[in-house]
Amino acid sequence: MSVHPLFRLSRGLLVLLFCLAGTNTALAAHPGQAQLVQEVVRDTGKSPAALNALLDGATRQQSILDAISRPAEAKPWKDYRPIFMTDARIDGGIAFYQEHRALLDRVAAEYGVAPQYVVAIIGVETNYGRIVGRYKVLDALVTLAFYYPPRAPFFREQLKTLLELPASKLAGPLDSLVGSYAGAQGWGQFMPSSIRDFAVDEDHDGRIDLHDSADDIVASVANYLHAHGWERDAPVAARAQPDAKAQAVDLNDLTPKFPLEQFEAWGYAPLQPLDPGRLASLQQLEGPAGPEYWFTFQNFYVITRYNRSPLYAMAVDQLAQAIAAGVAQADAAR
Ligand SMILES: [Ca+2]
Repeated sequence: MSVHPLFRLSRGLLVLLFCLAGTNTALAAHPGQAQLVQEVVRDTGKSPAALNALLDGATRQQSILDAISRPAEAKPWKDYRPIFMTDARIDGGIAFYQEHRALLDRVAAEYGVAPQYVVAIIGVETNYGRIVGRYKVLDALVTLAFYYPPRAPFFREQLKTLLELPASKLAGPLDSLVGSYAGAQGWGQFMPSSIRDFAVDEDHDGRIDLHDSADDIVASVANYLHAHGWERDAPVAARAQPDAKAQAVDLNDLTPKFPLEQFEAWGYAPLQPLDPGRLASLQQLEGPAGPEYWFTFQNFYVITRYNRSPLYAMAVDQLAQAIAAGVAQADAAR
């Protein structure tokens, strides 16, 4: 049976339409892509075709939208703390400290941040580089910038920054980068704006590599803390004891606003000797045996610039102290 010419024509049309639809995935870009590309081109002079090719190659990932909706910080302290204060995480930190001691000491002298805090942040972020994330950074930032309205402005800015970063600040080509579901990269999980502003080429090889250069990784974390106001040799947090007449005070403010002596007048005393003039704020955490009260200081606030959660900063402080104690113990046993 011969095929009617009209049918043949329509089949040809279908093929043509199908081809157009194929091309069209490039034209029907992510919502907001054209505007973003325009801004990056304006700010950097980069090629729009190259930028569009990068963004067209990135896909919206439902798993990223699912992950950002259930952060670990939503847990109470009594459930959050055991995630990080494990023997394995402490021992991993001791081993990292011992392996990189010369580098950590040099960086501590340069940036004024005690080594155990740099190690603890890398430990909490990625278990010392073991879990750096397996999402393509472009997929993560495209998904959150274009398909996650609650935080779209933040992630759009991060995506724009990523597209504008010079190659010397990245571990490889843009479409090869991997990281967390939020688009954070490397052992210290730096967002693009943090790479731009705080990452350091500590080994002076002309590029910043937060995946493979221990020097760059350690110095970048220390520089981040230093740049946000870290105080050399100052405490991070101290347990507080409310007395029977303790007044209700403004809890859980991250910025230290009142001197310790003021808190003492309100009925909250530190359990260790501290400068009564030191500015503090007071956190109430849900511990395994009921409420825990903690004075937190400037350096605690600085750690919350890394991650806004007070639970995160508390975990970093306690892990840092456990690592420092373990290293000191090993030194003493030699
Ligand atoms: Ca480098």
